[in-house]
Amino acid sequence: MKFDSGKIEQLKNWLQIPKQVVIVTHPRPDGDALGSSLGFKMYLEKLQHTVTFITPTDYTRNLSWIPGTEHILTYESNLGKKMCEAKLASADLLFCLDFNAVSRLEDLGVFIASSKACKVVIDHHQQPEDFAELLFSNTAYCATAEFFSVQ
Ligand SMILES: [Mn+2]
Repeated sequence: MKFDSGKIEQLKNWLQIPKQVVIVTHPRPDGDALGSSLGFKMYLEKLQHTVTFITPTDYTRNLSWIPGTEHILTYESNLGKKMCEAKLASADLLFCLDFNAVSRLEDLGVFIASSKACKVVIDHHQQPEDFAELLFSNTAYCATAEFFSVQ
């Protein structure tokens, strides 16, 4: 599938100079949530962006083999909340991967909805909410990770 070239150009434009980037995924993150987010984080870091990956709740230890899991910030704890909220407050760009609605993120979703960062959703769930400046959504994909294997 080809994405809207205007959207791709907009995203390329935003990524042209190093930025403070936050990637957020859904609670109880599964292999797709972690794999797509951590893979994308590595790519963005190669482009010299500073990237923080936030999960609303912790992941299960059977997924700890995925490279980069040791750097995940989890929103659940009091300390985690403070750190995540600070990162979100200073973010220029916010990527929402593998979820379609901020309400799925409860407290964290409120922060995301009110964040001044440019928001980009990359997701494969049905009926995505309209809360981002850029939406890449395709329900034909089995996984969010599939977005990064095409083009
Ligand atoms: Mn998924």
